[in-house]
Amino acid sequence: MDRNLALELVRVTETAALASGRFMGRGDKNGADGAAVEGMRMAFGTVKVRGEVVIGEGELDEAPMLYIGEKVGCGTQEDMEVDIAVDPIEGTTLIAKGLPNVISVVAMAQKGCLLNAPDTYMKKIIVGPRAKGCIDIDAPVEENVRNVAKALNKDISDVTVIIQDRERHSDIISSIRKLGARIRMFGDGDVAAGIATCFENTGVDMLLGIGGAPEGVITAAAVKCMGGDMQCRLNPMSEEEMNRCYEMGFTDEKIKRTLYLDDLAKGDDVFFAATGITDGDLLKGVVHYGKNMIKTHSVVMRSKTGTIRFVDAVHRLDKNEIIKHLM
Ligand code: VTB
Ligand code: MG
Ligand code: MG
Repeated sequence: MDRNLALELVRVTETAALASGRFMGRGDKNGADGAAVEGMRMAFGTVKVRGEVVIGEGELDEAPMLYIGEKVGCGTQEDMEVDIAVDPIEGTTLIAKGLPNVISVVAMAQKGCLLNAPDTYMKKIIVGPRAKGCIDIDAPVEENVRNVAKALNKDISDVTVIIQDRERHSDIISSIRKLGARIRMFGDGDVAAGIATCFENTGVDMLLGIGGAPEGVITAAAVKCMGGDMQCRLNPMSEEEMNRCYEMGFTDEKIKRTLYLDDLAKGDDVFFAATGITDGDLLKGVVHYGKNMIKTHSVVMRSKTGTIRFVDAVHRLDKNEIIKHLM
C-alpha cells in the first residue's frame, strides 16, 4: 500500500476528533458519536482507496453511516482495495463526562486482512514488544504475569496490569492481587489501554480481560505496527451474541479458537491512526484556542516499516471546508 496513506488516515481521525471535541462533558454520548461518525465519513471521501468497512458502527439497519459493508474512500479502478475498521469515538461514556483517554481510531489493511469480528465480547491478553512470545491465553494469570515479569527483567511487584473495571474481571483481579503485581483499572476504552502496553513511558506492562471484539481487531492493528503481542478468543456472553457469531460464519469450533495477531490483522501492511479527543496517556485531547484555531494530537503507524509518528496539528476553522461544515 502507498505509504502516504498513513497520513491520509490521520486526517480521518483528526476530523472525527475535531467534530466531536466540543461535546466533551456535555452528557450527550449520542450527539458526540454522531458528530464523530459524520466527520470521519466526510474525511474518508478524500482518501484514495477503495475501502470496505469491516468493523464499523453496526449493520446497515442500525447505522446510517460507517456501517459494516459500506464502501468508503474516493479510489477508482487503479487504487487499492482495503479493509477498514473504525471506532469514531472509542469511549462514548467517557466523553459524555469529560473523562480521559477518549480517542478516535481507524485501522486499514489489504482486502481480506482484517477479521470480520462479530459484535460480541472478546477475551484479550496484550503485551508490548519486549514481552512478545511470552503470553498464552490458556495459561493461568499467574503464569502469564510471571513470564512477562521475567521478559521485562522486573520484579513481579513492579509489573502493572491494566484491567477494565468490571465485575467479570473479579477473578483476574484477585489472582493478580494475591501474586503481588500492580493493577491499573480503567472505566472504558480498551483500545487506548491495549496500546499503552506498547509504550514504556505509560508504565503499563500488560492488559488482561474481556472487552469488545471489534475493539480487539482495531487494537491488533496497532499492536502489530508496534511489534507487541496479543492473543484473543471470542467470548459471546448471551444467546444473542452467539447468534451474531453464527451469522458471521463462526461455528462453535471456530468460536473457541485462539486468535493470534495474524488472525486479527493479517499481512505485513497494516496501518493504524488515532487522534486524542480528551487527554490520555499517549495523546493530548482536542484543544480550542483563539477564535479559529483547534489543535489535535495524533499517532499514525505502519507495520511494514514500524514507523510511529506523532502528529501535532493546528487546524484553521475558517479555512477548512469540512470542519466549517461540521462545527
Ligand atoms: C468494551 C471495550 C470498549 O466498552 O467493548 C466495553 O472494548 C464494553 O464493556 O473499549 P461493558 O459492556 O462491560 O461496558 C468499551 O470500554 C468502550 O467502547
Ligand atoms: Mg464507538
Ligand atoms: Mg468502542
